[in-house]
Amino acid sequence: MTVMEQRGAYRPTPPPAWRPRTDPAPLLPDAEPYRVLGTEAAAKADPELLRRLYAELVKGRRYNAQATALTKQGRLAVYPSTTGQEACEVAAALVLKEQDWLFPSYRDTLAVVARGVDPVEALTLLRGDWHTGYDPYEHRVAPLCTPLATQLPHAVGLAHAARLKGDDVVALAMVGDGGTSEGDFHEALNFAAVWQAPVVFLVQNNGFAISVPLAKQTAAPSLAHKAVGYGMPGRLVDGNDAAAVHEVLADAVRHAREGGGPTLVEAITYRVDAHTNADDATRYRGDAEVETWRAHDPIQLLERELTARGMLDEAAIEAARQDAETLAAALRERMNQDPVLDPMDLFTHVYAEPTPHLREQQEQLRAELEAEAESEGSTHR
Ligand SMILES: Cc1ncc(C[n+]2csc(CCOP(=O)(O)OP(=O)(O)O)c2C)c(N)n1
Repeated sequence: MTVMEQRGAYRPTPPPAWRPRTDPAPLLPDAEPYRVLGTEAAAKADPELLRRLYAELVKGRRYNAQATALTKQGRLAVYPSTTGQEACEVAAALVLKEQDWLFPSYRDTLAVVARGVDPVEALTLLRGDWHTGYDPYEHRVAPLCTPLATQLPHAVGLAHAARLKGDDVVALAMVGDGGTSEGDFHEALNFAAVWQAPVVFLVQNNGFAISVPLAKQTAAPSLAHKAVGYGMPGRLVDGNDAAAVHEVLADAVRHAREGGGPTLVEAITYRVDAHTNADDATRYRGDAEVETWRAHDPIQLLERELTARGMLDEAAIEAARQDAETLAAALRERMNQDPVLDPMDLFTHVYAEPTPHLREQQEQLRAELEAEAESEGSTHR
């Protein structure tokens, strides 16, 4: 008799049947981007909201054109335009309650302005002035973030902290398609889902990360599908349909507010202008593609819907345009005034307690400025 025979036949205990911890099916995005305009869903949309969205889109487009013009006049260092993406920008701002927080990227000036930030202060970073330019606490808008996707973990941290404190706060964080390749995107989504933080991620898939098209950025079925891997719902929406973006984001914000955790929303849109005024988009894409998207313009889509339903007439369209012109004229006038800056401000707000190294630099600059003022004084005498 062998040892095995003496001990009895070896019968391994089968492992417990494996099943996913969360059913992935409800998390999956729809196959097609959600649309409202031109569909039966439009009849259910609130007319007041649609008119408000329209007015904001028209203003937003004009703001983009004016800011781009200011770069050509040397009044603004750089401007990443959101022409063609206004529906996402405006909807993101309008879905939030006063106590909520918006976390924008460098491209999201329109969302920041639509949330209530002063149109000139919103351009401070892009003007090359110091610090954020606006008080983030006044309208609960975090600084425009240039390092890609770094605003996302900030949003999760703020949302999670608010939840721990029992505050009714939702954070909405905006990011581009290119930003989804950053580690910060992964870390933010993972933490948000594990903690069930009240945060909504809005990816504006505008087709390009500067010259890199989406096909070179990811092999995922869609960016919204990435949500499933983290355990949160992914939603796909037509980013040029302002009513649809507003509805999807409003659902996600409500879900987060009610304790349902985060959502990843991918809005399919298109960057009609170049990456910034410093970019030449003709080097990596053709006119035909741009024209296809111009035919799916967010303002035109909404205008057609509203006029067809008798909710917008020529006078209302003209009034919206006039408002936009007034905004642009004020922007021009204020941006043409030279800002009064104190170079010593460079050191303010960097640390609550300045480091010895910074203090040394501060003293050095103070001495240089005093010496300069003295020599100017003596030449003028
Ligand atoms: C961490 C980091 N890496 C690289 C850059 C340089 N950069 C600035 S914009 C940009 C493209 C981003 O594309 P996307 O996220 O799709 O946003 P979009 O500009 O299209 O809104 C890159 C690579 C940066 N700002 N931050």
